[in-house]
Amino acid sequence: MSWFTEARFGLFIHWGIYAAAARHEWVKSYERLSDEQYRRYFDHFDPDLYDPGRWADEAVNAGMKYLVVTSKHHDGFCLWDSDLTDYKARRDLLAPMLDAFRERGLRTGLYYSLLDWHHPEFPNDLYHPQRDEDLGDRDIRKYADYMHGQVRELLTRYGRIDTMWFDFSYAGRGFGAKGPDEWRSAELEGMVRELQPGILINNRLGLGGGDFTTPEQVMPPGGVPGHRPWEACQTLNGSWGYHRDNHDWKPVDLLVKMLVDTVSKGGNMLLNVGPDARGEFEPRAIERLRGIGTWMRLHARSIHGAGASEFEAPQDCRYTQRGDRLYLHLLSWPMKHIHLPGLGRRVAYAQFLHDASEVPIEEIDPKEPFHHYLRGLPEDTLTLRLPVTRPDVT
Ligand code: JFZ
Repeated sequence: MSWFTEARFGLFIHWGIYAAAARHEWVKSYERLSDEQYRRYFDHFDPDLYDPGRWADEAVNAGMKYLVVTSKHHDGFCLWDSDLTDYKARRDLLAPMLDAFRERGLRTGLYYSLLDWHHPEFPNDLYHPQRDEDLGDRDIRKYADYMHGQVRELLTRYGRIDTMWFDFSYAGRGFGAKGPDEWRSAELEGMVRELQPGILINNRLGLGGGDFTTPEQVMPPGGVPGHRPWEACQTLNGSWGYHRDNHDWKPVDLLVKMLVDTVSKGGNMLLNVGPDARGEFEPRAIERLRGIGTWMRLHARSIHGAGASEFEAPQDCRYTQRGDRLYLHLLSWPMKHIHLPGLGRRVAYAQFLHDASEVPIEEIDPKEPFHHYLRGLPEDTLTLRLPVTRPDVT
């Protein structure tokens, strides 16, 4: 677990034939496309510009420490050369991606959808593209055998896999809803842990918490109860898969604040890119990753290996803490001064992280000698380092 909480920041990749449709990874379900209608994207998908080393370079530059990639999403299309289906890429796209990220020292994880809108034995349900039709009798046990077999392929052919990101259980949510019984989740989890000892499994098998919790595009206000490891997955523009006409792009400073907010609550952020059907990160995605990278070059030490602080942060601020290093992040500015309650005499000075210059700390309120004050903060300060001494040092 320690690598996971040290890493704090990872790259999510949603990539498959839905990128050729260029309008969301759920397009087959949203538009109730038949296999024949959806086949045009299968036939068309041949990513001629695919170069996963470029993707890995962007991730490293952004300060990301691990990858999670959709080996198979709900549409059933496989990025790897599976023996169990022909519904797969013309060439194995997964192996070169995992190699490229590992060569750069990043950990690797696989997203695998438990749903499969292509498999002939996957029973109809409330999300299926053909939910308005009668798909006849289907045997979920045969589908689950196929699904377990695919997971076995993924965990025996591609070296060490660090996380398994299953998606998702919806038992009780209506017509044909499926959960741990249908997936045979306990059996599946046992196989995963046997094949890859030490692997981390998320909480979407329907068996409870998993090794880490995965709030989606939301920020649990106080973090995840019980200080369990958790990972917030976020999009750049509201869509996981490549969406050509989506214009809801988050600015860099918001993405940085989301990362800071997540780590201040003891979580990881898994930030998604949906590559296009030629195998490229689009310019708007690259611009944001590089913008985050510019900030991370100066501030990575307040993120990697850092986590929630023992101290209560001032309003409009967040604390991240790594050992005796407390980082004060200003989420709105300019602020001309900040009141630092509760630090006692444990803070000797404050240092701007971006240029290592110092700002004087003043004690105020003689009535309450343990309150400090930062004055004269420049317009663009985002993070300060407050070396806190150990409690026994006055
Ligand atoms: C799932 C996928 O459906 C989606 O396409 C994407 O891959 C995302 C990361 O994961 O989305 C979900 C899954 C579960 C819930 C919400 C969205 N849920 O349980 O509320």
